Amino acid sequence: MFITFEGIEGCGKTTQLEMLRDHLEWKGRQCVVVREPGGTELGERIRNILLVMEDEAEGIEPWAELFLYSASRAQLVKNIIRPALEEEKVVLCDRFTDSTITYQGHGRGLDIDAIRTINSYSTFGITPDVTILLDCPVETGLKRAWLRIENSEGSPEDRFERETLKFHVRVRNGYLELAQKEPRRIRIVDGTREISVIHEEICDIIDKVI
Ligand code: T5A
Repeated sequence: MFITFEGIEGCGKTTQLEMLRDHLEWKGRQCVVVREPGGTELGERIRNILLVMEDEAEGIEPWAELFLYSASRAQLVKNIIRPALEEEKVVLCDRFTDSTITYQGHGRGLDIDAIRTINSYSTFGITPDVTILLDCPVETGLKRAWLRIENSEGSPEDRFERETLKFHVRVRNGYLELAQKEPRRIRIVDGTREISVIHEEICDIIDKVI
């Protein structure tokens, strides 16, 4: 089973993904947890380029950005996700192809059909069985993300946390549009509530699907 977590910055994906992993392991399921970009040696090096690009003046051209995310994904799917699914493990992935559609498509304005085509190659055709979309207002998510940065001893904000509010609103709306088109796969979960309440709802969704 392949489960992905999606949403804007600070919506609580990582927190909820780890809690779901604990819940599934407690139920006797073998889980593999990965994140995008990253999850392999190559992917982590690409993550570093994408999120902590040092030369601000040069920036990253949006198409270059898209191909870097796709390169990281191809490596992750081939080396980790596909083998784990073949061994019938549950794969929990922090962001996947929906992030590329919303960030590079809705956010940056790249052609969404082209992104879908590239996604189909970089995933070798693998699609999530369920996607948990943690939805919250952009202001709430960014506030949490900034708070986390402040509390983690000088860890710098990434390139996306420096983007404008308008950019993040486009990304959030992009997610909601995707969920409307694929309501069976993408489950919208209200991310503004207490962590434990959200966790209960997610367990309920996943237990039913399993
Ligand atoms: N990206 C990624 C693309 O542009 N294209 C792509 O194709 C892909 C795959 C990844 C960046 O790359 C972009 C999108 C991203 O900008 P990242 O560092 O992995 O960068 O960033 P995020 O995935 O956005 O991770 P964040 O840590 O910012 O957000 P999370 O994982 O949603 O939030 P989480 O769980 O870490 O929580 C953040 C803080 O909020 C608290 C937590 O304790 C934590 O301190 N929190 C809550 N507080 C109150 N109530 C709740 N319900 C809370 N839930 C969590």
